[in-house]
Amino acid sequence: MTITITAFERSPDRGKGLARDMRVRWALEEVGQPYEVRLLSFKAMKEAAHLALQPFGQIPTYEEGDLALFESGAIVLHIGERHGGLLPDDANARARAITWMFAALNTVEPPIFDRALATILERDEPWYDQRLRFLEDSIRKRLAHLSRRLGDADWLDGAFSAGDLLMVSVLLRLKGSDMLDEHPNLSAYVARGEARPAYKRAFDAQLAVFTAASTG
Ligand code: GTB
Repeated sequence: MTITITAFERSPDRGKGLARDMRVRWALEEVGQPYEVRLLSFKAMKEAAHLALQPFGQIPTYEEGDLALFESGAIVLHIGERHGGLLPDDANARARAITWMFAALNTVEPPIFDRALATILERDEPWYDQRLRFLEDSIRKRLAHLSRRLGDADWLDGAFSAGDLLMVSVLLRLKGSDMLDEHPNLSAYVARGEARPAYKRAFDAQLAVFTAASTG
């Protein structure tokens, strides 16, 4: 059955791979599933047809036969459960990998994403510097704990899993920042994720969308 996901017609990140369709593309590449992409304008994302798939009018979504999903984490979990390569077979190891998926999305991503939003939307507010300091402190606390847990391991819990896929996806937004560079093991972890052939295929595919939109 054909898998169709949705993505920005023209991503505001200009093809840097930071929009959340990237993690879904990466997961599909890891498990070797072909997929199609329906590109959406910001206007189309808020229209009834898309709202029926994604109640908040966002990307990404996932359709396969009569199954329609939204939320990038739920989509990656579904892909990991349906296909081999992203979740361990051992039940306890699988539960731990899923725990890391939640940790990436619920514990590590929020201050990182809020900081990114603040730098775009709140820059002119009188309290901007204070807010930025607070968010950067929060990020630094999370990274310090994550770095300590990762230690000198390649991945968070044994073999590469959907937990690593989401954690690397979340940390990529900090690439090149002091906050990430303060932890060489985390920078190396992100680089290991980016070096995976599946990541590269996914990255190139989303970049091709931006390039086509800019030249077309
Ligand atoms: N929790 C949902 C999920 O994980 O699927 C969140 C989905 C979400 O935030 N989607 C964003 C969206 O559709 C795109 S990814 N936004 C449009 C809207 O809400 O109207 C977030 C994002 C946007 C832009 C950049 N960027 O430019 O760097 C990066 C990430």
